Amino acid sequence: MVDEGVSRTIRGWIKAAKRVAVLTHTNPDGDAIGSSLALALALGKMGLDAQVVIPDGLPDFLRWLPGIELSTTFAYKRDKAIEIIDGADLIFCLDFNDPKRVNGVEEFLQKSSARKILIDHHQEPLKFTDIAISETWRGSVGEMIYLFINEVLEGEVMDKDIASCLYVAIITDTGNFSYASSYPEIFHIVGDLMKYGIEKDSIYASVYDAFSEDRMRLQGYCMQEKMVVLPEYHTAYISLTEEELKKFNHRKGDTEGFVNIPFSVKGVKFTALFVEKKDLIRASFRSRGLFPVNRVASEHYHGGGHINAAGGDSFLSMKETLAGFEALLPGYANMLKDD
Ligand SMILES: [Mn+2]
Repeated sequence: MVDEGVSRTIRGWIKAAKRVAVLTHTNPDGDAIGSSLALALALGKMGLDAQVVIPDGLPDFLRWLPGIELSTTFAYKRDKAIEIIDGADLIFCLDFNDPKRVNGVEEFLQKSSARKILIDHHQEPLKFTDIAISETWRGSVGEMIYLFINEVLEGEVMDKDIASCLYVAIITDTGNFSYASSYPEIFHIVGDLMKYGIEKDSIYASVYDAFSEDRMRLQGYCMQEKMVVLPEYHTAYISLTEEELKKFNHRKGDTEGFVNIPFSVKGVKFTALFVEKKDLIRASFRSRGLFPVNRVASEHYHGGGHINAAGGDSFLSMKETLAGFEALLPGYANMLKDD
């Protein structure tokens, strides 16, 4: 993953370091947390004091991960998180390409004199670390940490706990191998992780069969009452008001993934989710294939993103927002037509 010269430099930095901070992005997902814990566990086995700093809320479905006690959340334990960053002589930045992605931690990251190493797979990383290992074609940072542990770190540190964290990172960033994983190496890596005795079926259940009853019923309500399918535009959308969310005892993260639900309807290639917040309506867009949802987001919703995943905001009422969304579809009809 890196040439021998860079490997040697990194090994030297690790040897010279006493305290290491592993930092990941805000609103962390399975790849962010799984990769960070795996790296911290590996460095810990090499005798380093390695801690993980998360900018904000750890999702419930990741709380069982091995090594979770090595993590500190800046939003809840600010002083301890700052102390970890300030006290580190080496900082790893995992799964983000822009220092803005760590919210309030950015200030402390920027002013730290520690050596910094980025390991990331997002497009167009900014330069804010001394060394950047960027492999944008990879489905997950989990794979990169696997290679980092095996090719850059010294000694046999891989074990069942580390392998379990990496497996979570890989399955969550590839939708359990349904996207971003069409190359042989990822399966070689997973094959090797299996050798450490990871319990793949129970990991799957811990990650995916972990919704609250309220969240599951909210999903059912969305599908039964709120999903609008517009076959002529290969488009479907779901909307939720604050009142509806309240009815289902909504907790942060409950609507995560709802924007993907309509893709299960045959023919749908453009989906939208509109969720009412205090003073605005947050819009999320997804597409399959070449339809550029980032254009929709930037042209109509003060937002942006990538070709297949983007978001923005609406400052109109829900009714006006949905009418506006339906009204803009004819303008994209050419791009949404049958292949
Ligand atoms: Mn990732």
